[in-house]
Amino acid sequence: SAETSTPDTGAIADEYDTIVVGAGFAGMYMLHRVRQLGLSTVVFERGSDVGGTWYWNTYPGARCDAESLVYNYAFDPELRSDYQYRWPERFSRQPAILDYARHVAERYDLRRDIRFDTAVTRAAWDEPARQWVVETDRGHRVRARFLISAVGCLSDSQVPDIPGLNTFRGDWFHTGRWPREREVDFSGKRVVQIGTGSSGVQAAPVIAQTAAHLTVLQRTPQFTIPAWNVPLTPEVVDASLERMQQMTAQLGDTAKTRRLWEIFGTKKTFDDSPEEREAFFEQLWQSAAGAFPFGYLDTMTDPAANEEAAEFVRRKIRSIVKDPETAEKLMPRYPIGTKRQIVDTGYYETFNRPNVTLEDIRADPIDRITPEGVVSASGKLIEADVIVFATGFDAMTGPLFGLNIEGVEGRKLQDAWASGPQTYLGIAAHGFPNLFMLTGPGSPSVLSNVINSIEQHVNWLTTLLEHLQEQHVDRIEADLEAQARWTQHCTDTANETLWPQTDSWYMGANIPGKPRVFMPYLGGNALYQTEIDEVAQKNYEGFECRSEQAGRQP
Ligand code: NA7
Repeated sequence: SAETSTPDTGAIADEYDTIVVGAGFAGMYMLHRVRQLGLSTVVFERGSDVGGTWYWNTYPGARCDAESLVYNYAFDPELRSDYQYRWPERFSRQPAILDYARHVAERYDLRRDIRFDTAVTRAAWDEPARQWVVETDRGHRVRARFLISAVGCLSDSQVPDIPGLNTFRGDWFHTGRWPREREVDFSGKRVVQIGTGSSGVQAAPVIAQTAAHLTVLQRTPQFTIPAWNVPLTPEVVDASLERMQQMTAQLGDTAKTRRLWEIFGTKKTFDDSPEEREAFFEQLWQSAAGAFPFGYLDTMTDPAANEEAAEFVRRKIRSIVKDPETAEKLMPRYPIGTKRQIVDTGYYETFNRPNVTLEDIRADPIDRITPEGVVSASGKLIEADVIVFATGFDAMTGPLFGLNIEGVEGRKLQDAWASGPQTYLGIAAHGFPNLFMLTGPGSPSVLSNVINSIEQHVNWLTTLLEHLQEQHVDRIEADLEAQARWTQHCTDTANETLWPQTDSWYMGANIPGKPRVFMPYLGGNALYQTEIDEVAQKNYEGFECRSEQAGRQP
């Protein structure tokens, strides 16, 4: 659909009840809910329209790796049912998801409270006033009782610091900041792509279709599973909805007490004979896009079990990729599932094309960029007309630090989290009163269908805000001790699994100097819901509330 013109940025008051940062799926739904509470609210969004991730990530091949029929809001059953026959594909492409975000913005009249092209540059807690003072790159200075971050987990694009990039005479782009004003044409071009995460695995097969030559620079090979993407005809929609209902019914309440990696499996790897195992893996490969590492109960906890699953995928790579040397380079040698599981459309097959080359930059790292292209440590020049950085994001903490948040006594969030993020329930932090982080570190968001996670946080937070209104609370802060307990709980849960053993963005390992801490919570959404509900039932145990009646602190 046509890009809407930049909406009117509208007036901005000096003071609000709530400031929300970001108008992606989290910020949009948060706005919808705080309005229902009658709280005056403004949303600041650095992009020119709603959509967040789906606004910025317009790179070739960009699509969601969760199924469209569930990767959408559930809060309004009419919205969901009105839209279900409009999704074009099982895993829809970025433009279709952005269209949906725009539809939601229209349907709930959200844009009038969103100020676009406006980035928050600083947020400082004013203790005497019990307010946040928020500054923007447009020179606004606005106060609010509550500050809600909806900045997303994967929104701080990282271009590695490679000497000479500024001398490159061709074009270069990061997948997460792809040009919107023009179509990037690869035809006749020599393209070098750096990075083979979800974005790179989606981009390479599409770029290869038109580029004269594509060279993929791979630092770490990835396990990827075929998406088996299909167009969504009404028949496919009905069949899919039925399949999903059956699965939900089968799971019943069990998910509420199981951790993420225990939800789907019913047996352990070595309960099956080698033949049964092969057949089961084949069934997962053929049907269960994205669920591959969760087929057996112990894949993510027992190294020997994990190796069985990993070997199955390595055999697939060998069978798909014709050149044995290239196939060997594509072979991941760490536990499957411990980096974010990728689903793909024709990724391994892409390396059978005559115009595609794979370079192992672990063996021969990038040394510098020259006007002609990329030069490796061994002195090899890979000539390029275009360089595509599919190099990922400073995940989870990067977007929050970008807000320059200063809490009690001016303490910066960066300093409070110098050795890794510390949160209570992934939504609040000690020393930062009246600040809430949607899908923050310590929440299960990045290991779930993130829209489910968003709704879970927004719903829970709306009930909390309502409670604070009723109780005339104007200052709420997570207890240090409750925060320490939650952070330990997240670490202990991760340490039961193989996840922390692998370098990944979950671990902060993709960013030089970032503390090595497993940032998300591996409990999974259902167990997490049980846990946060319990906190609410216990009158928000672990939070300290101060009310207006009690008078202000001197
Ligand atoms: P990812 O998954 O972080 O992938 C980034 C890729 O870029 C990955 O292959 C990295 O290798 C590689 N990379 C990162 N920095 C460098 C440098 N300096 N040199 C060479 N290669 C580098 O980001 P994506 O955008 O693909 O996906 C992010 C999430 O979005 C994804 O997980 C889904 O949740 C959606 P590495 O593995 O670090 O060795």
